[in-house]
Amino acid sequence: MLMCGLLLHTGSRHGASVNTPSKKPNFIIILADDIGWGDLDAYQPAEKANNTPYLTLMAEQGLRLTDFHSPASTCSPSRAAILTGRYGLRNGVTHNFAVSSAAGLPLSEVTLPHLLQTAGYYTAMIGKWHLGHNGPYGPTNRGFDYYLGIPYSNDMGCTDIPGYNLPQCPPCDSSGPQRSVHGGCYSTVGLPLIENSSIVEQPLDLWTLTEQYKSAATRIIHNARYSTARLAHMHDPLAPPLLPDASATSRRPDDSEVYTASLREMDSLVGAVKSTSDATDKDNTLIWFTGDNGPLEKKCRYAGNVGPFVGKWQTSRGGGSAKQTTWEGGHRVPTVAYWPGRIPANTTNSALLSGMDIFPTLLSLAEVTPPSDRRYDGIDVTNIFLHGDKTGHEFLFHPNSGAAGRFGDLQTVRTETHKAFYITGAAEACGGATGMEQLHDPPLIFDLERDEAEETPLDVETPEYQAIAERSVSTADYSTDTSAAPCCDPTQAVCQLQAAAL
Ligand SMILES: [Ca+2]
Repeated sequence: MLMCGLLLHTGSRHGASVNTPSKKPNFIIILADDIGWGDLDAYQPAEKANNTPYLTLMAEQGLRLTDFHSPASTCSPSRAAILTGRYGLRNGVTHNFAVSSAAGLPLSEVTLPHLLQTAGYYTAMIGKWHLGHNGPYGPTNRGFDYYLGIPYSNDMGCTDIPGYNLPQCPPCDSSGPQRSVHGGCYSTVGLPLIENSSIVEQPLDLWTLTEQYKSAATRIIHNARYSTARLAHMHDPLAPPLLPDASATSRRPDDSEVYTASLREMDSLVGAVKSTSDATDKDNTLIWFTGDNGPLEKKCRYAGNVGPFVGKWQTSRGGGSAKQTTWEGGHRVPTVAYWPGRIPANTTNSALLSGMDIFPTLLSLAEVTPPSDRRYDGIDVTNIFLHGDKTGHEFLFHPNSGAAGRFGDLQTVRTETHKAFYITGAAEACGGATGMEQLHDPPLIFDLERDEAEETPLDVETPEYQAIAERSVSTADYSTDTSAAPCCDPTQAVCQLQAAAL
C-alpha cells in the first residue's frame, strides 16, 4: 500500500446533541504526499487509467482547481506553510526536518488547528507530521486533540518488511551500523507509529498502515460533530496491497504495478473518508484534497506522474524538474474541493491559488479571526469555492526546496500566466543527472498558457518580455537597500551588528 498522510479532523467540543443543526462547518483536509498532477484521472481523463475513481467522483460532485500550488516543493516547508498561512521565510521552516532534529515549527508560530481548537473545534490528524517530533513540537502540542501517524517520512526509519524503494533498503538490523552503506537507508532506527505522544508500534508494519489510518479516520468522523480533517499520501517506500491471485493468496505486485496499486489504495482511503463523512454530516462538511509537493523524480518508477508539466527547459539540459524544484512539476498539485449544496458540482476554476489559502479560508468559514501581529500570505478563497469567483493571487512566489540556491529563497515568481526564474538546476532526475546550477539575469520568463511544459522562454527583446519584466522583476538589492531590508529582532546579535554597520 501506500497511503500515509495527514488527516485532521476537527469537531466541536461544546456539543449540543447530534440532532441540533450546527452553523459551524466541518473541515476535512486531505494532503497527499508527493502526488503528481497526472496521478488523478480527473486531471488526465484522456489516459483512461481509472486508478482514482473515488477522487473522480469527488471532482464530479465538486470543484476541480487547475492552477493550485503547494507552498513549497518539499514536505516540511509545505506543511508548515499550510498550517500557518505563511511562506517559510516568515514561519522559519525552509527545509525538511531530520530524525535528529531537536526542534520543529517555531513555537512562536500560531497554527490553524490551534485557532480552530481554541474556537471550540475538535481537531485530529492522521498521517505524516514532519514538523518536529520532540516535546513541544509534536502535533498534540500544536493544536491537535488527537494524532495517529509517523513523525517524519516513511523512508526515515527501517521496517521489518521494507516497502518498495530506490535503492531498496534492508530490514531493520539492530547489530548493523546506524545507516547502511547504500543510499542513506536507516537500518537500526525503526520507523515509529505514534498515537498522541506515545510510540505504539516500532518498527511499524508499513503493509497495514493504510488500514490503521482508515480505521482511525472513520472512527473520528463518526464521533465528532464538527469535523475538520487532513490526511493521506504516496511516498516511498511504497507498500501496495497484496493482489488477489488464483494460485496464491498473497501475490506481491509486479514492479510496474507498485505505484498504481499504491495510488488505488490511497484513492480507496479517500473514498472511505468521503463516504463516512457523507453518512455523518454531508451538507455541513468541506472536504479539500490537495498535495504537499510533486513527485520525487529520482525514484523513477516509484514516483508519480507530473502530467503535462514536464519542465522541458530543464530536462533537456539534464536534471530534475519536479519535487524540490520550482518547475511546475514541483508544486502544481491536483486539488479538489467538495461540499454538497455549497460548492457547485462538476465545476472547474483556474484561479491562481496556494496551499497557504487553506489557513485563511477555513478560519473565515469558521468565523475565527487570526492574530493581527503578523503577516499572512494566503487568501480567503470562499468566494472562489462557493460563487465561482476567478480572482486568485496577483503574485505567487515559489521557494527553493532543495534545488539550486539557498533553501527557502523565493527564486521564482508567478503573475497571471507568466512565470520568471532567477536560478535553475541542481535537482536529481531519474538516472542521477542533476543539471548545472545556473543564475539568470535577466530572468527566464515563460508563458504557461502557451507553454505549460516550460520549454521555450520568451525572447528578452520582445515587448511581451519587457512588459512582464517591468511588472514582476524587482530591482531592489535587499542586501544594501535599507528600505527593503526585512525586519530584524533587535535583541539578536546579528541584528545589532547589522544596525552598527549601517
Ligand atoms: Ca512530500
